[in-house]
Amino acid sequence: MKYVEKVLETLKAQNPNEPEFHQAATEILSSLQVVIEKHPEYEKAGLLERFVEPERVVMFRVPWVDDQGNVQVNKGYRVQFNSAIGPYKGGLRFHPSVNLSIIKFLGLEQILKNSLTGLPIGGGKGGSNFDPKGKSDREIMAFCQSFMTELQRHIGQDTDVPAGDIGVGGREIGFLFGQYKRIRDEHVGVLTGRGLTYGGSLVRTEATGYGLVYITAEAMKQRNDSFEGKTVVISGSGNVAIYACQKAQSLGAKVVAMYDSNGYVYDPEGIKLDVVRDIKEVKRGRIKEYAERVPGAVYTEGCKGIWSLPCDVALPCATQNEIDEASAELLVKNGVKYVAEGANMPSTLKAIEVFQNAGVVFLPAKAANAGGVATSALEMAQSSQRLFWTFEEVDKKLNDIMVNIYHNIDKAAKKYGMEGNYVAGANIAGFEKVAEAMMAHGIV
Ligand code: NDP
Ligand code: 2IT
Repeated sequence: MKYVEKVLETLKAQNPNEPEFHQAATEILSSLQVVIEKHPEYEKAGLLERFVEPERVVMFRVPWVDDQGNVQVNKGYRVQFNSAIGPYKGGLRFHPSVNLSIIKFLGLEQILKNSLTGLPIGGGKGGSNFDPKGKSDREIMAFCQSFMTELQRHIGQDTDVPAGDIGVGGREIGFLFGQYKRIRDEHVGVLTGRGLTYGGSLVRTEATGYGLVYITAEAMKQRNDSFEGKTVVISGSGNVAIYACQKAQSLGAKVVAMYDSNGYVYDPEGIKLDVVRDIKEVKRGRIKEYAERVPGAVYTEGCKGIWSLPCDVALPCATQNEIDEASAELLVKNGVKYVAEGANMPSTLKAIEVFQNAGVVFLPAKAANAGGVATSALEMAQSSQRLFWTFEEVDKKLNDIMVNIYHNIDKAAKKYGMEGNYVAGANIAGFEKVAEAMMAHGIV
């Protein structure tokens, strides 16, 4: 049996009931055989066995009191996966579906994504099965304070720097930072995505969505194509989706649909983003309200139907496995030309196969959504300098990083004879640097 297959089998046997972790590991490891063949010393050094095993997993109790005076208990997680190239870095997800499998898949992906940014950040991820939906601000604060009371002993500006993800935005980062500062008496860059009045960076809020569009635009440019006049479908209506929509529209695209976990809106005239932002960012409401406010827009219960809408570009920006094989086939049948993943692992393994076999330009999450964490690293740089850069400076750096990522994954795919396979290109380009650093550090 080949080395990568052996590692994958052992991983599945030793981590049963972790389907998302298995899925991410399968996607990554199946690209790495060609690298391993060039580097037989990696097998001798047990490099892959160490690569797929987190350096540390922290699991903890998060007790808090709700507005009715009831005691609630949630599960807290921080997986410190790999610190070979820099301090652990990655978001916190608050969603009822969160479990160890999900945090580990996200952490594993994050190692290679962070490597692709070209910046010195290792991989980590954390979160809780806490559901922020319908909670009061006081409940959110109570939860965040309890979560940080435990997490603070495991993180630090040079150790592990969390940020946002699903269910964790500016409000939550504020409460988490406040509690960290209170306990540790340190005003440092221990979290990114901070508010602009207390150490945050311009462009971090927009970065993941903007970066997604920048890298897709670069892929288009290489094909003498552009966003101008393209029909775009975006899933989700949270942080990533909103700013992907804004940037795509500014480049001349028509975004016709978005969704939340209840259903999707279709607006043949093009989504009015100010309405979406008012519903989602200001009122924390449901996307359904869009159709009540905008004449001509249609709301449909359920998410999956969004992929039956004809489009040139699909930008999944909600959650894992939101595009399955059947949805991918529908997209292809309706003529999709570009699929770029704003969410983490939104396409199933089968869906990826469908896109690649059909010749769709497919940009995988670890490359396509790296703009968020890249700008987090720029926030860390500004914190260390105790300086702030202008919006234009950060935006230019973000654009340069995304363009570089595109060319690096393109080159890596070509180098190994898999031109146009950006899944392989991203895995290989991300892995090469981490592997070299791990080898340099000896057996640790
Ligand atoms: P938000 O919490 O801001 O938004 C999430 C959006 O996705 C909401 O519209 C939410 O709908 C929807 N959603 C979440 N879970 C589901 C589900 N199970 N089914 C259908 N819809 C769902 O999160 P972000 O925008 O920050 O994150 C979106 C994706 O992007 C995630 O995969 C995240 O890991 C990834 N990502 C985020 C980065 C960042 O910087 N924030 C960076 C890189 C990747 P509802 O409101 O109904 O729950
Ligand atoms: O998945 C991701 O890259 C994020 N949620 C952002 C992580 C970060 O540290 O900014």
